[in-house]
Amino acid sequence: MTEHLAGGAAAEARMHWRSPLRSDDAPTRVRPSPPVSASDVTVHLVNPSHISFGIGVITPRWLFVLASATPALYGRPQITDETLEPFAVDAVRAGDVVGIGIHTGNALRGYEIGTLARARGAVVIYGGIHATLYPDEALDLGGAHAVVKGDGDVVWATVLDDAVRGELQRVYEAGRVDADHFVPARWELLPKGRYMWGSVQTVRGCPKHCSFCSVWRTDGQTPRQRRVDVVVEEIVELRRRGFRFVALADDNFYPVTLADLAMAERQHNVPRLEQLRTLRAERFELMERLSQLPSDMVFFTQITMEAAEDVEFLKAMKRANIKGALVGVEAVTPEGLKDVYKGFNDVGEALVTRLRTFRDHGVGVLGSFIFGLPSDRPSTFAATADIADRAGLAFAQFVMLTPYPGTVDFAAWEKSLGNNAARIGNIPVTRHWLIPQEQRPKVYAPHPVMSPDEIRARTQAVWDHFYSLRRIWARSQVTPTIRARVAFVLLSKLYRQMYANTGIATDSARVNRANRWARLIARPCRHLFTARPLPDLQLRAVGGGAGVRAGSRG
Ligand code: B12
Ligand code: SF4
Repeated sequence: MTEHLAGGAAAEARMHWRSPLRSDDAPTRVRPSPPVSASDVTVHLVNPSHISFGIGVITPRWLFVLASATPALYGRPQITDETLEPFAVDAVRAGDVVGIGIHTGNALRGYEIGTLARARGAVVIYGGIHATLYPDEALDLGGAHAVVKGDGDVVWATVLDDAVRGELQRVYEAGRVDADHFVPARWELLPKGRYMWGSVQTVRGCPKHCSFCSVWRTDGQTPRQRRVDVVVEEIVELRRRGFRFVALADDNFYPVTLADLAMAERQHNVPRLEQLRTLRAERFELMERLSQLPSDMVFFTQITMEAAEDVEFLKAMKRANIKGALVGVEAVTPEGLKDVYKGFNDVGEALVTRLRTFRDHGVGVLGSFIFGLPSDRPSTFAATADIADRAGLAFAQFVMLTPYPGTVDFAAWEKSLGNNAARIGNIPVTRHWLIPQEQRPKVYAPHPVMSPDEIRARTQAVWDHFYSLRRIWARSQVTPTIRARVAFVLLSKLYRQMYANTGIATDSARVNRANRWARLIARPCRHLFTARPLPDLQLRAVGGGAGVRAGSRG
């Protein structure tokens, strides 16, 4: 469930758009440097960001997964998360490998790093969703010697081997790795005291097909669920290190709905029914195991609101300490839901009831709403604010419809502009991520009756309304202690400020102010999330070895 990502896949991936920025000396050749020995190579993994906060909210999982997929003969990979501090490119030596993971928002910064690293003689390799969608871009603009499309877990060792032998391919089609081949993260490489939340993926892919989301197109519609044991092992490892808040970095934690089961039954589709039942049973098994972990653990995930009809599931979530979930509400009108292909959601009072059901079962909801849908009208904003107030939400976000690459919306938007897209410098807005950050426009889907400014101002007003101190304080009543209440208020403010960067940026002064503020409160906030490390925490088999239980030896 990635409704937090209001936000085009295979079609774009094959498009091979040539950048107007491309220069004659832009690297297009595959062969990097002469063959070298693996033990002489340092592998650098870099998560690009144009802004560093010193403290990160959620661990960028890919860094620690790729580190784990790096064979031991290359030594310890050097990890840099630029949301903490900028990459020290001076540390890169000729022959080193620099792996850069990019999503659309940080692609340009990634290209800067790749170009600098290549100039130092490094072998530069890109991966991540944006490189998967636009491999030629990284090759043309980012100094890439090679690009990995899809999951890096399995292919990374081959890529490194090809790199040291000087036989890199330009593009590796890594595809979608089977869940049993997902590589667990190497959490021992985490820098100490820098993150608030760990992140563990339990399932990849989502059966839905929302128009603003690329997940179902890139990660697929068949859920790939990881084995319960490996998930729990990672979580225990994180708790040993003092993390008690863990984001279950899943697209949709509830991949099998009661409606799916009923449909398969009606169709007498026995194999499908069995497959669905197995997936569902594994979810329950996972939640059962989570419930056996130390009771101070808190999990957060992303889920469709269909789970509200599945009381058994909600109860299991509660027992598992899954205390919060992002729910993609998107729209409060039937027309709005139709706009985003999300007919499985509710509207009106039924929506309020569904959302309250989560809270009534102990699962706090971060409601995610999208503004700027074609059917939205000025009155939609107040109607949304009203529903958000009444639905018992713990948090909410209000994002403006943004056409993200790999989505249905992006494909339609790009097609509608044809060759007439406005340009900034020489860059069409359909490639807005290549526009330097200071000049980069916020790109929103065109709207039939409201201007972007009007939508922005109205969206801003809804944020201000929802996050007024009075309303935050009222919402904080759900927490059990004064300390928790203070944490709730701080977190609400931090969340609201951090979002000034992505969802609702209005002007750079506001963004700078928000960044300063977020930096200031990030450190005290971190202490609210971490706990005393439990280095001796053990996995213990229960029930004849079928289960795994965590307990402290001390
Ligand atoms: C958890 C999550 C978050 C969390 C945590 C982010 C974090 N710190 O890690 C939060 C909630 C904070 C978040 C925020 C946002 N997210 Co988010 N998020 C996800 C989610 C659900 C899982 C990411 C994850 O951890 N996956 C597990 C890791 C192991 O997988 P991976 O990152 O894909 O890496 C694999 C491959 O891509 C590849 N790979 C990756 N990098 C590299 C590098 C090299 C060298 C190689 C070889 C391979 C490789 O190998 C890895 C292992 O297989 C994804 C959806 C998804 N399925 O990926 C969206 C997703 C990445 N998010 C997305 C977006 C849009 C956002 C936001 C912009 C939303 C917003 N409006 O603010 C922000 C941006 C935040 C930021 N600045 O990074 C989009 C990105 C779309 C795009 N085209 O860029 C995604 C794809 C969801 C979607 N389609 O809508 N997100
Ligand atoms: S396709 Fe799945 S992951 Fe993407 S927004 Fe829809 S429900 Fe969420």
